[in-house]
Amino acid sequence: MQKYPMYIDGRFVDSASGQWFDSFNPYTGKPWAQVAQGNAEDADRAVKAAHKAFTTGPWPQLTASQRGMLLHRLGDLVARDANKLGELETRDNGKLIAEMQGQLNYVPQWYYYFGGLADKIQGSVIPLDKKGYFNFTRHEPLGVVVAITAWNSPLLLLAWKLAPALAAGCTVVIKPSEFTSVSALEFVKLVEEAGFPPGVVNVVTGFGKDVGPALTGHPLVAKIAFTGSDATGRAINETAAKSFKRVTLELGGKSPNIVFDDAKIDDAVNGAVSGIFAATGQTCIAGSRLLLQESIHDVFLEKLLALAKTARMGDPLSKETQVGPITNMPQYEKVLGYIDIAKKEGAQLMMGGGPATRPECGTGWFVEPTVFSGVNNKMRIAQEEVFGPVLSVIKFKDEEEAVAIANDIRFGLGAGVWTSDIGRAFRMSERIQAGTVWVNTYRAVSYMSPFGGYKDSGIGRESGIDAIHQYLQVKSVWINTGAATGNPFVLR
Ligand code: TXE
Repeated sequence: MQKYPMYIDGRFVDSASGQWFDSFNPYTGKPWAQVAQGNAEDADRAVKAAHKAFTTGPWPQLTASQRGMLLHRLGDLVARDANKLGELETRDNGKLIAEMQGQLNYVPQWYYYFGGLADKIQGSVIPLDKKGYFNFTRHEPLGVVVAITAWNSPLLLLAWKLAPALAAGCTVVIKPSEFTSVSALEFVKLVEEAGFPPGVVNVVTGFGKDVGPALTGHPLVAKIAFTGSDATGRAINETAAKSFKRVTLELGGKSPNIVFDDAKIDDAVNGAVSGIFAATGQTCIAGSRLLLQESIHDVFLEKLLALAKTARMGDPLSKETQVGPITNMPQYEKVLGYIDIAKKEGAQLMMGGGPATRPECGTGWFVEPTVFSGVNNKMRIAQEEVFGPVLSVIKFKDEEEAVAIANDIRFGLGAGVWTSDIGRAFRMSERIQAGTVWVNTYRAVSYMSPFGGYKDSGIGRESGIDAIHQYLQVKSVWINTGAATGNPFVLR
């Protein structure tokens, strides 16, 4: 089995403990690689390397345009190796090769976009209300950023953090998920090849409990950018608060996908199926609550079940496969646990409802695409994130009730609205409490468009121009051009 050491200060190194842990292929349920098992000592080494790179050496001497060129080069290298990186991710997280290679082909855009933005961040000259002073602002990098990512889209989620952080002039310690560390360790070779100085980008691998708090509580860390569960996000936010570290948190959701009776039904059926069964439901924006207007409920459900039942399960490396395995054993058990909860809560099982035992699923961690109807929005299956191929169907009467149900939840990441009425599309987009609302589409993202959550779905936004400001702080500079330095006891 190939061994993957971590990457600190421009060198691939073993962990301080010398220990390794297994990375599993979810399609076989067997280990396929070994990754260095870091601890607090490794976290400390990496943060100190990132801090040294931030304060001394070549990185702070580079102009913003030079940083932008490095990011461009990195984007080109990711584009060159997209197929290889996508395949590694599929081996590690079991998501479809078509999905992962599609993502990797798109990832370079984040490096190009933020590379282009690097030298367009300008302060301003303030036309002061006071004579004899010149006042201007500078946007300065925060410092060392810890980027903690989840297993569902490892290098995509990383690009959302790394590209703006580097464009801003920060340095970074990456902590990939323990379930999918390999692609970050391959990716960082491209960072080196692009010519980033040592220490600017570091990767510490290991279990969240071993290295997470050592990174997020480290006094030399200025900011934490995180994608993961709301429970871990809350813990990180508490730790960060103790030393006033900045945070960007993306914490998943329980997104409503709302279909009105004036929608183009076949499009909406495709949107509902892609909302929950694409990526085997392991996506923060999964449309896991399907809200159907009662007049179309039965016919819509019939069409949805007919389509979902054709989904081909199997080897995620095969281009034919449409639904792959669950990424890891704890998540597999969690998904099955929620299916049991839904059954006990009285939701009506329409299809699936357990492990997939089809021969093409082999020894992997597969769950049958599952649909529950008759779900009440108060049930746990409607309120809690499952992060798997489990759909809850909820009936509503009219627009008012759709809005009430959509918003009656502590999450607010995404929402879908399917309607042919343009006025309703605008009204719904205004009233739904979510960071993203899709109208007559679902699960679209772009490097240009801000992404993030309302309510418990997170803090801050990734992608889009403003994302770079989440890695900068503003300084106001006052120059005395002739004002008298008078009475020292009054405010000037
Ligand atoms: O998440 P964790 P897990 C949700 C989804 C899933 C659940 C659990 O509901 O079932 O989270 O998944 C690191 N300090 N999402 O266990 O624990 C950890 O090593 C610092 C939604 O994977 O949040 C990993 O790198 N870091 C989500 C990262 O946090 C810590 C995508 C995420 O792990 C840490 C994935 C600590 N104390 C799961 N503990 C989304 N928003 O899309 C762990 N980590």
